[in-house]
Amino acid sequence: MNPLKRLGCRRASVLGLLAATVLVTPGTATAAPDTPDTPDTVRASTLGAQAAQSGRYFGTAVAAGRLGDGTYTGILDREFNSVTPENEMKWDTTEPSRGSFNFGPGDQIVNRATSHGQRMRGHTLVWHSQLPGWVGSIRDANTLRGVMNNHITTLMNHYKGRIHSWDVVNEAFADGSSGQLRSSVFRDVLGNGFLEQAFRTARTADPAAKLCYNDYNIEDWNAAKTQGVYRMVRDFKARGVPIDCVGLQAHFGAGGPPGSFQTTLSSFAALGVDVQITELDIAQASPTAYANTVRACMNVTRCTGITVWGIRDSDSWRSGENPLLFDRNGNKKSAYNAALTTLGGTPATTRSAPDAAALPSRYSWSSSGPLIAPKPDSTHNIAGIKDPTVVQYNGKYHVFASTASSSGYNLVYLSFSDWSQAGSATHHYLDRTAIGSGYRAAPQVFYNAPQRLWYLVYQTGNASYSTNPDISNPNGWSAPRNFYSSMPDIIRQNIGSGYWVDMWVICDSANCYLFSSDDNGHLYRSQTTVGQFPNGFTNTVIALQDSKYALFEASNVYKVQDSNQYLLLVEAIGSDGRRYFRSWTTTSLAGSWTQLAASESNPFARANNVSFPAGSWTRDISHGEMIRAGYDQTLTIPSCRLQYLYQGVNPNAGGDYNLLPWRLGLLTQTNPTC
Ligand code: 9MR
Repeated sequence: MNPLKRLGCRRASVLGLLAATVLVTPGTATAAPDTPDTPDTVRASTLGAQAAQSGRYFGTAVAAGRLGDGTYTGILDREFNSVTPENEMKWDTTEPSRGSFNFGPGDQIVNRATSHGQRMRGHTLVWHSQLPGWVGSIRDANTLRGVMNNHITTLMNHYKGRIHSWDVVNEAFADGSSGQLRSSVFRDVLGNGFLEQAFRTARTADPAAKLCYNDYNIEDWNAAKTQGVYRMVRDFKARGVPIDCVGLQAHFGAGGPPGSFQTTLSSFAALGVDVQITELDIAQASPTAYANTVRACMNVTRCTGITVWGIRDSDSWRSGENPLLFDRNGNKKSAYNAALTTLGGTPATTRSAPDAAALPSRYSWSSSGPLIAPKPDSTHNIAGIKDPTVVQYNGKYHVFASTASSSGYNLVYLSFSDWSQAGSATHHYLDRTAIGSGYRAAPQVFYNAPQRLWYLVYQTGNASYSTNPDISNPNGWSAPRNFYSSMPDIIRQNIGSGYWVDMWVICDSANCYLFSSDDNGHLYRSQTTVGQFPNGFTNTVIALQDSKYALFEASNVYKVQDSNQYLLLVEAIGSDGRRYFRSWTTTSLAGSWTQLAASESNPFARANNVSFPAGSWTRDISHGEMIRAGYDQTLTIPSCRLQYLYQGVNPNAGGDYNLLPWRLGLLTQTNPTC
């Protein structure tokens, strides 16, 4: 029988079945001998990762001009999972003259944050300060209203889907005892109604973004200014004017927050809005003052995140007061430890080395949009690109993937230096090389260092491989050879009506192991020595078993860098019919596996722990590969800030499984523990 046809029919029927049937939930599946031995939460050693454990973010203001400073970006990427542009989205930068928009500096920050899995706050759309003179001199209400609405709409459209919260209006209230709006061109020309107008325009422009009112000196519940803002939010909520959050800037003196700060947060929250601490800095940065601020937020469920207004003291607009968490050399200050501890984390210096390298037991991810799509040509009518394997080598990503079409599966190769170029990379179809046409699918690439040779492992009905001295030369691959003379007996005895798929090789210092799946709840493992590889695979055993859909296919096995851990990922089909990944760890490749994040409610990667800032384009998180720390046969991955290249598909697509429009996207871990 033609394996291409069998594969196509089988998968189509699985999907059909899923549409009509409630499946066994992996969480309740039997036959998994492993019980979790890791706690539900880990104490993280960075601000963002620890805040994420309670569903919050910990962010910072970022200045585009500092992004070339490695110390700055090192701290930024290690510690923070939300970013606010310090000045780059303000009106004087974004629309310096009427109708002429400049998104360059803002885009630089947004693109960088997105590619590092950091969320964005937008700051700010309507503000009396940093306002170009041409706006400030408008005296006609209709003109100013049109200008304001156009500014809001143009910025929000430009950044649509990439900003979690926008400061729609900033600092509109007066200091002092009035509790009224301050004088500004907006209030003076448009009247008090300009705020309502701005929020309504903003909701229309990007209905998915949270709309915030942001101000300073509104942290003290007893202040007239706080009460003025409170009355406005209460009025907005009563009349259905759209508002989702209040940003309290929290530029504090040396004493830190006022005693009533938590009352203020909870009082706003009780109106039905989120609260966020948006620009935190404290003169002299006393640890107690920072701890008190963070604690107030942690004590209020709807306090969803904290942003500090800069990274190092030398980056601060108040640099003379040393108000931030890092000194000018980038060292953590005692205020940093106080903030982290109050979030529930543990400063890194007190963690032992094995703990520091161990993988967390919960994961959250941010996904890119589709980065790689098929590029059909006159002889390749490709519908989907699937099953990617990827290594970084010589400054480039090298990606191999399955191509799916009505005539079955084959392989494609592409390379690029940056994910932003992935979509424009040339697709080299490997059926034109010695690998040949016919059923070839689910590739895995690695460099066999002892042999100085690249290997491409793939399925052909058997477990096959090709070799190449130069990964960048698609024509250098040898014709397929098989690892086994025929299907090992134990697989034949257990495969049932499944299929033998997704071969995967990993070596430790002595042995190489070949893992494979049978779409029938079994993960198999064979073994040979590093010296004998690629020959001599014997001792095939069942390495792990579960019910069919709970342990389906697409396994990956990796060595975790600087630890004695190995990580196993296996794709499952969930109760919703969608693909997702479960995970296990072990300290020995020939040993038994212990569950890590392995259920639908605590998955390794599933639609319910992935955010899609660029739009929710898939519900399946399916067959793919980790971005490795190296490229050799040990398949070593970093221990934190993981990235995973996966296949996803438009959830509304249906029909023939082989013709589904699979695309490749990149997950970035948003709760790293490093
Ligand atoms: O930190 C910002 C600084 O670089 C600018 O020179 C200044 C100009 O007004 O704005 C600072 O940020 C402000 C923020 O946008 C709104 N709240 C007060 C912040 C500190 O002034």
